[in-house]
Amino acid sequence: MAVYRHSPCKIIIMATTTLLTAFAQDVREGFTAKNKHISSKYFYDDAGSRIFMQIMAMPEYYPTGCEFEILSQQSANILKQLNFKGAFNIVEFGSGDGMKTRQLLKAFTTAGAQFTYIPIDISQEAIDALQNNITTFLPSIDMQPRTGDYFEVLEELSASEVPNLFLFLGGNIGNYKYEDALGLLKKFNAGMKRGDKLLMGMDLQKNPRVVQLAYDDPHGITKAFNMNLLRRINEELEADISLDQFDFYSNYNPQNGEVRSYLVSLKKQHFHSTVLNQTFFFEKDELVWTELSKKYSFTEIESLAKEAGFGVSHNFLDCKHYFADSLWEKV
Ligand code: AVI
Repeated sequence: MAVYRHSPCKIIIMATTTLLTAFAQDVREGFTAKNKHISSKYFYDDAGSRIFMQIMAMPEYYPTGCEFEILSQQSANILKQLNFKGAFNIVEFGSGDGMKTRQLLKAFTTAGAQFTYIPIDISQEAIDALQNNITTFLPSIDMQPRTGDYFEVLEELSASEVPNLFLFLGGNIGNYKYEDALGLLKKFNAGMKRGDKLLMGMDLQKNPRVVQLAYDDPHGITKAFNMNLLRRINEELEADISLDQFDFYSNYNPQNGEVRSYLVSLKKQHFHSTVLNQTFFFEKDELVWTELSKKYSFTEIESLAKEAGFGVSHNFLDCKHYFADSLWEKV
């Protein structure tokens, strides 16, 4: 049995059976499909997460500032709308660096709410950074971070007596295709008790030029975010992609509210991956679909909530009405 080390942390064992990472399998499937595609979840390795921080700091990328405004200015109102009597849990899925959540936690603390904050993330590094951030600014908070799978933690929490507020912020739901978004929300719903609430960041439909500029920025940062996928393939799958032979294209369709982003092959070309032991072929101008970023209408928010077993209690909006933190109740 031969053992190949292709990155510091991942080992592929070549034997009668070959173990491949999910990334390797998805590249194999997506880059041989008739319409090539790869999931945007693979944007977020360490380098990609750093680029995403740069995106969030761009003036063109409005969602971060809008959600920050909502949570800094309307959290007291959000607390009122929850209408929880006594202590409750705040459970956050995919908590990030906590900058925005901090605003909500601060307002809840100031209002005298009694809660335990339970952030869940698959990355221990992310949880450590968040814990540092929160305990520095809000040292009195009862924080019980968890590393691991959302749904395992959900199962534990559904047994608890106190009501739960679940947070799924940042507009991440928009990165799921409709069926996947519905599937995820139904799974959240199944792990919730009647009366538990979900506060979800949802980007809204608006003037198409505003959306287009946020995803096709003049600084080339969103392009770098997408190109990072190719760099990852080169590094982790030992491939020989010439990055300068690919471009980035992003397009907002205001009729269905979808931003779709792509990598574009600038010539007829191929690359080889040693890890996959496979060559991948591209025509000139062939696309690889990398990301969906859905913008919602209020009607779509209502019907998505209903189909997933929730009722919409309230939509909290920023002053430009670009973004919503939508409060849903399990019915
Ligand atoms: C993480 N997610 C909500 C971002 C979005 O707006 O879809 C990811 C992103 N892609 C390009 N810019 C930002």
